[in-house]
Amino acid sequence: MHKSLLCLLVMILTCATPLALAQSMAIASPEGSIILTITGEITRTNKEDSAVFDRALLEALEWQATVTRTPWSDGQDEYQGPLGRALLDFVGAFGSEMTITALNDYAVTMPVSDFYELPVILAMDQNGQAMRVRDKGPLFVLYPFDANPELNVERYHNRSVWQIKSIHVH
Ligand SMILES: Nc1nc2c(c(=O)[nH]1)N[C@H]1C(S)=C(S)[C@@H](COP(=O)(O)O)O[C@H]1N2
Ligand SMILES: [Mo]
Repeated sequence: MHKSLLCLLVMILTCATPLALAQSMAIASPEGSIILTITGEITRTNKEDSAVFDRALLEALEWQATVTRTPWSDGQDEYQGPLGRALLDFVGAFGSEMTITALNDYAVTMPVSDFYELPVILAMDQNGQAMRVRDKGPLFVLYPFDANPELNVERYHNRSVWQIKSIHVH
């Protein structure tokens, strides 16, 4: 190989690789209004020490549909939203607990393992419509109650936070 070409190759490998890695680590900045803020023990951020999300950033995560009844609604509904585990993976969460806080400052601390061991979603749509604050939106921690009736108990009802505004991992 020509010497200058080899030199160029070495330059590309030593400079471009760390740059590409750093870029793959960064989360894009939200363009729309921020509906979720994640703080604490996370490795990927986009605003100082936190990760902030608009609807579009949340739409880019892996979503799941859950058809279930809940203690707070009549009949079965189809909810869709990002999997809790996809969200935690995306921000590089490494804590063992998280405190989820709602717009009314209702807050609950739960193990992050709930999101890894159960297909919990952060429901954003109900029956194809974006959930408004008056419908428990913009984000609602939803356990698959109908598929797993053992979840239909007070412990998981307490963790079913609606109108979520932030998650602190610790
Ligand atoms: N945003 C928000 N989510 C919440 C709550 C709340 O007060 N605010 N209460 C929690 C508790 S303690 C329970 S048992 C369930 C059901 O509350 P409810 O039946 O009193 O409405 O919702 C949970 N999610
Ligand atoms: Mo409760």
